[in-house]
Order: sequence, then structure tokens, then C-alpha cells
Amino acid sequence: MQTQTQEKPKRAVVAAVQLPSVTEAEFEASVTELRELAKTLGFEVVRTFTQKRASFDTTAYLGVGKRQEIHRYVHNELGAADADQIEAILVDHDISPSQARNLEKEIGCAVMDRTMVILEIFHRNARSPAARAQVEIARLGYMAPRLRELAKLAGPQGRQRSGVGGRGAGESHTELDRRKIRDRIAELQLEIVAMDAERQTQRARRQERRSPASVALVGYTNAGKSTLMRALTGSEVLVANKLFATLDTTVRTLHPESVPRVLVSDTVGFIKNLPHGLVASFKSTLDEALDASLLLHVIDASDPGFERQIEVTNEVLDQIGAQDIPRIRIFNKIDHVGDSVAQAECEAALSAKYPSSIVMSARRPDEVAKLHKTIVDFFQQNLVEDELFLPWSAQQLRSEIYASCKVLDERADDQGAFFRVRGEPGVLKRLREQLDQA
Ligand SMILES: Nc1nc2c(ncn2[C@@H]2O[C@H](COP(=O)(O)OP(=O)(O)O)[C@@H](O)[C@H]2O)c(=O)[nH]1
Ligand SMILES: [Mg+2]
Repeated sequence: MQTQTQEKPKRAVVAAVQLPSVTEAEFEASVTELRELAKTLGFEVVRTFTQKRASFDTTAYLGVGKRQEIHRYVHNELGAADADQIEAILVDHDISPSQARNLEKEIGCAVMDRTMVILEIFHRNARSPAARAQVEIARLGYMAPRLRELAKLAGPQGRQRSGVGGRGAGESHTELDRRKIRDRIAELQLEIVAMDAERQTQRARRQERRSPASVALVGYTNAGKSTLMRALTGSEVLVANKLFATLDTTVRTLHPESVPRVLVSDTVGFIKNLPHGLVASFKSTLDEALDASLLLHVIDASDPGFERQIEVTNEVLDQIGAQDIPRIRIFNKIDHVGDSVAQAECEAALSAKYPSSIVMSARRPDEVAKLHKTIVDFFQQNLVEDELFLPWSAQQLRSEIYASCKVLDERADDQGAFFRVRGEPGVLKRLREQLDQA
């Protein structure tokens, strides 16, 4: 599990070429998404450079004029706000190793393309062994053609990619030749098959045991999952648009605490413009949502494409086997939909079309509190009422009862105390066993 990183954000610029076949809206959405993805990796994107071209420049993706402009900016000749160094240029397409190398040399900072950025996010989010293996396959698939070209291209120096991709770009893989990569992919695929079987039984076993009440936030990047997570778990310190917020521990307890205690987890976000080769690793990284007993599907109501996004999310959740997990749809960012009249209209339309959904803003504490209550209510449905008897001789268990159940009533006679409680069946069973032994 990851812990929060306190290091200073690395500064980066984003650059993108708009081809004639791409509409303004599509282009804007893709670039915005790349900026969000960069934030997830801990970059502060200080500037975005765009350019319309009939095709990508074969030498270095961007045209020569744009390259010079970025060079001047990166080297602070345009009077950038402060002299902090810009560490990377993130480009919104997949570029060839020679294009990357030329751009890197010319501008004087590391280059990451879209796939590399996404791979690094998946890498950080992959928890299960199967997800890690799947991400490694995608990474090897990404590296293989590049290694070939690099080897041809540049001899020894060409093999040294910049450090920004870190584990993402894999200097350690540069010495692997094509055959080794193919063998490694095959080996990983076999491991995944074995792990799949293992995982099914593990999951069944876990479900049998008293499964803790847990909620997973799913949805597109930028929908507000991490913001909601922080709002629901009370980790306010991290809010205020902190750049590293998304890197913090991704499992927390619902706050204020409830009976039963509810765990909330953030999952890797869906990506609008997901390169085809990354679909499998995305799904397997999302896989941890399967451990939740309730899914909160977060949707950005202010995004014009949200309906299509709902469809895609539904499809993928079905594909990973999450179709039976209860789900609540949350239309977030309602505060971001025009003025108050427009917001009211939008809310009415959404509530009519999606009857049991929640329309809200993660920025409104009263609405977050309502969502908190909805979640607690959901888990309290499963609670059962019971009566426990605590003999005077076993008073040490008294605090245990209060900690793990909701005590509705307590009365005492000369033998001990009687509690009328509500709690999870498994918890009550365990308490009874303890009381019997006492
Ligand atoms: N206006 C508005 N912005 C929000 C809301 N929720 C989140 N945001 C912003 O949307 C951006 C993406 O949020 P984030 O929680 O990182 O999204 P994630 O990718 O789903 O985790 C951030 O800049 C948030 O501050 C909301 O309800 N209203
Ligand atoms: Mg997030």
C-alpha cells in the first residue's frame, strides 16, 4: 500500500498536436485528461502548448517553431513565474523513440508520452499480483518495439531513457532482447491464469468470513473520486487541491466512524482516451473494486460526455464480474453546471432519468454528510438486533460491546447487564462466543 508522498511536486509542461480530423472538443478533453493524469503522478502542469498540424512532425512530433517556443519557456527565457526547473514534457500522443529522443535533446528535459504516463499510474495502482503481472505485460509490450528501434538508432546512449518514467519506463528492461521479452510475457500470462484460479477461491473464502463493510469509489478520472474520498473520510488536511493528494493511502475509514465501521477505497480511474494495449491492465488494476460490498459510481455531471461514460463504466464493471455488487450512482460537481437555475434543472433531469441516484457536489459539506448517511444506512440494513448478557464477572467485555455494536438499551439485574444491540451477524456471533467463555 502506498503512503502519502510529501516531496515537492515536479513541474511539467504538456504539449499536444491537434490533427485536422480531431474536433476542438475532443482535443480539449484529451489534453485536460492528460493534465489530470499528470497530476495523479504528482506533476504540477505549469503550462500547456498546443499546435494544429496536418500531421505529426516525423523528427520530433511538434513543429520546429513550437519546439523553440517550449525550449525558451523551459529555460526560463519567457519569464516563467519562478525559476523552478521544469522536469518533463508530457505529450498527448504516443511518439516513437526517435521522436522522443530528439524532443528530449532539443528541449533539454525528459519526455513522457501518453501511454507512459498511464502505465506509470497503473503501475502505482496495481495491488494484486495479477494486476501487477498484467501491468508488466503492458509495459513490456510498450517497450519491445522501442527497444528495437533504440538499439538500431543510437547505440549505447540511446538505451538510456530519462529517469522521469522511473520504474515506468524501465531502464532495467533495456538489456532484454525481443525474445526475452516475448518469453517473459508468456510466463506472466501463465502466472495470471494460475493466479486467477487462486484468487477466485481466496475471494470466496474472504466472503465467507465476516467481510468488513467496504465501499469502493469507481468512475472516470477527474470525476471527483479522490475528493469525495477525502470528504467522506475526514482527511481534510489533504484537500485544498494538494497535488499529492491522489497519491495518499487509498483505503480509509468512513468518518465520523459508524457501526459497522466502513472502509472506503479509491480505485484507478477510467480513462477516456485509453490506448488499446492498456485495456487489460486497466481492468485488472480495477479488480480490487470486487472486494467491496458497495460501489459508489462517481460521475462528473458537468462533463458533456457523461452518459457515454456511464455506459462504458457499466460495461467494464460487468466484464470484471462486478455486476452483482450493489451500486449507487453519484452525479458529482453539480455546483459546476452553470448558475443556480441551470443546476436545479440539471438536478431535476438527472433525478428523473436516474431515479435512485444522488446528485451532489463534493464541495458542499451538507451534501457529503447526506452521502455519508446513505452509506451508513446501506450497511445498517444488514445489521441484526440481538440481546447479550454480560455477567458482572466479565465486565472487561463491556467496552468491546460498545465498540463493535450499536447499543440500543442497557439494563441490569443482580446477575449482570443485558444489552439490546444491533450489529453485524458475524460480530455478534464472535461476541457471544467470548461471553460464553467468560
Ligand atoms: N466544482 C467542483 N469540482 C470538483 C468537485 N469534486 C472534485 N472537483 C475537482 O475536480 C478535480 C478532479 O477531482 P479528483 O477528486 O482528483 O478526481 P478523481 O480523478 O476522480 O480522483 C479536482 O480539481 C477537484 O478539486 C465538485 O463537486 N465540484
Ligand atoms: Mg483520483
